[in-house]
Amino acid sequence: MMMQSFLEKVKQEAENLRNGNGTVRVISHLDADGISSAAIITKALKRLNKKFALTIVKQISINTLSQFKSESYETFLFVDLGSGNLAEIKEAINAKKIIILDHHQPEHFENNFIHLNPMLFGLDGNKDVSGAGLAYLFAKSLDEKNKDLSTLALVGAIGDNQDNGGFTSINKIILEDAKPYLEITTGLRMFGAQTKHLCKLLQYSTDPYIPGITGSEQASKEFLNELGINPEKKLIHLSKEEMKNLVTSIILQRLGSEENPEDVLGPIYLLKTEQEESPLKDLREFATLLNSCGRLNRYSLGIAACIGDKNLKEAAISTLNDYKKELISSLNWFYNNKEKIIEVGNLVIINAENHVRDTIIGTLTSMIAKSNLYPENTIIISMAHTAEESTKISMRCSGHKNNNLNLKEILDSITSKLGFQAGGHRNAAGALIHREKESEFIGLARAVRVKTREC
Ligand SMILES: [Mn+2]
Repeated sequence: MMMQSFLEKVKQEAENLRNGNGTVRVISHLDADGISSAAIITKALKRLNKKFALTIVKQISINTLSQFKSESYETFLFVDLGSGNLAEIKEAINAKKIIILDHHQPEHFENNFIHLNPMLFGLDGNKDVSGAGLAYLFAKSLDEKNKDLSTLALVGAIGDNQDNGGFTSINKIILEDAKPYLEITTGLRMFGAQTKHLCKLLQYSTDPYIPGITGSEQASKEFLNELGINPEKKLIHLSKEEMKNLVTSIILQRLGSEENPEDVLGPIYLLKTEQEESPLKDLREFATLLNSCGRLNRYSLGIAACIGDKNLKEAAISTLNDYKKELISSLNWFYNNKEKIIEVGNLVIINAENHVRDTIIGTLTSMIAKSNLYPENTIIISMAHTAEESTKISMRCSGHKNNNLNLKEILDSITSKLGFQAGGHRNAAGALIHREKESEFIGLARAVRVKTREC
C-alpha cells in the first residue's frame, strides 16, 4: 500500500535523525498548520534532549533563505513548506542533511533531499494530511510517547480546512490516536461556539453560509429574537430545545439557495484538558487562535499555547482579541477611504498601502467579498505593503455562488506579465510583487475584463 510505504519512509528518517548528532535547524510556516507543526517537532526534539533552533517564515524565497546561508547546522528540517522551493533550497543551503516534511504540491525537480511529501506517494496533500500531521507522524516515529501531540496535528489539519466532509486517510489515523484526549460531539460546525455571542456567531458564519443573515448584525439579531433565543448567549449554553430550533431554522433559511442546506452539522472536537469557554477548548477555535498569532507576527505565543505554557497561554489568548481589533480597524480604514478605491466594471481595486497589514489583507478582502457591499461576482483586488519592500496582492470574488471563475488563473495572467507568480486556488488567490511595480499592476488589472456565468 502506498500509504504504508510512506509511513515506513517517515519512520526510517525519524530513526536516522534520532540516532544522529548536532543541532537541528527547524523552519516552519507562519499559519495555524505551520505553528502547530513547529510546536510538535520542537516538543519532540526537546523530549529527546536534542538541541534545535526554530525560525518561522511567511514563505520561502531567495530572501528568506539567504539568512540560513551562513549557518553550519548539520540538519535542516523544513516543515509545512519546502516542496515548492526545492531548487532555491538546494542553492541556498549547504547542509549534510535536509529533510522536507511538506504536503504542498512538489516542484518537479530531481533532488538530493529527504523529501517526505505524501503527494509523492499518491496521497492527497490537500485533504489526507497537513504539515502538522506530517510533523506528528515524524514525532511518533521518534517516540511513541509523542502520541499526546496528536491533537495538535488535528489543529493544523483544521487550520488547513482538511476536516471538511470528515477526516480521511492519514488524518483519520491521527484522529484515532487523539481520541483519548478528546471529547467528540456533533453540533453546528461554526467558529466560536465556546467564545462568541450567538449574534456574532451567525453574522460571521461564512461556512456554513446563512443567506440573509451572514454579514448582517441586524438580521442575525432579528433571526434569534424570532426564535426566542437571547442573541447574547453562547452556543454552548443553549438548551437542547433551543439548539434544535436553531438548527432547524438555519437549515430552513438555507433551503432553495444552498446546495446542501442540511450540511450545517458536523463533528466538534473538544480538548478534555481545557476549561469550558477557553478559546483552546474547541480545536477549530484553537486553529483560529494560532492563525491570529501568526498574522500578528507573535508565533512564539502560538507555540507556547500549543505546548501549554500557562503564562504565555494567556498572552496568546489576548492576541486573538488584538487580531479581531486589528481586523475591525482595517475594515474601518476601508469604509473611511472609499474615495481611494477604484471601481471599473465588475472590478474593485483597494490599495491599502501601509494602512493594512500584509498578513491581514487577504482576510479583509474575504470579509468585503462576503459583505453584500458589491454585486454578486465582483472581483475584488486588494494590495498592502510588506516589510520587505514588496506588495502583497489578494483577489476574491463577491457573493458565494459558484461561478466559472478561476481567480488564481486571472491573477496569474496579470502578475506573470510583471514577472511574478500568483498562488492560491479558484476562490482565493494571492501574489507578491515588487513595490515599484504597483502602479503597473493596477494599470494591467484595470484592463482585465472577466465574464462571469450567472447561476
Ligand atoms: Mn499546511
